[in-house]
Amino acid sequence: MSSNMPLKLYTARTPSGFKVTIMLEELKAAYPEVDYEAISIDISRNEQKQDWYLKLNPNAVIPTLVDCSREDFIVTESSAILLYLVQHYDREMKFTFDPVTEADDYSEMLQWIFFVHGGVGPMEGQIFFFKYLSPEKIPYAIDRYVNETKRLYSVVEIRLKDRDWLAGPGRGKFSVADCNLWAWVRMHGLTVAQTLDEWPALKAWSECILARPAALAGANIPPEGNLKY
Ligand SMILES: N[C@@H](CCC(=O)N[C@@H](CS)C(=O)NCC(=O)O)C(=O)O
Repeated sequence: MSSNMPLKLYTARTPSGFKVTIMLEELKAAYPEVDYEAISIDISRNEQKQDWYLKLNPNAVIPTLVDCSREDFIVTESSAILLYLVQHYDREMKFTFDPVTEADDYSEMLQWIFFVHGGVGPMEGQIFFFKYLSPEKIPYAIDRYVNETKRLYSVVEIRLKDRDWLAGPGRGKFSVADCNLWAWVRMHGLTVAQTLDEWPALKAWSECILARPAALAGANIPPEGNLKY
């Protein structure tokens, strides 16, 4: 990848990073004009806490997007990055909905994005800390975050019972809301359960995304990093 790409994504091999690379790969596959550079941040060495990075993202987390075609506009918070990308780069609204003419679908898409950003992400994210990184094993913490994540998966299960995708009319349309959730659900083997058998509709949904070459490619960018997710 060359360094004159209009979109620069500072990222790492974590669900918050993958959700954006999944969307970027989907956009790249849909639109020949879309391309980006993924810049790997080594969070195991606290690169995200260095002064140069804090100027981009004072919260010291990945991902951060810099849009060089829009005066180096900076976007932080993974879900806000997803919404920015579809606002500016999904000209045919393949992965989003028109907030005016499809107001209800757009609202439902936002609702599922917030559900993940405020729920699944923080809960499932904590499991990594308490299962793998905590110097002491605290069963209460592990149980709490695993059970809460499972409960949230069950909420999605209800949503997907009679539809293919989280938002959109009829059986729905694959959208940025699905990318946002899938980045977390595909980690289930490390977090909540070896298989998704407990949630058959969620499992079928996940398998449909796995079959999308662009999504699959995005879930492996950057290809190398200290975190082997
Ligand atoms: N709400 C933020 C969360 C981002 C986040 O927590 N990123 C983690 C990796 S998944 C990180 O960079 N952690 C570095 C650290 O905790 O020092 C978002 O969605 O962008």
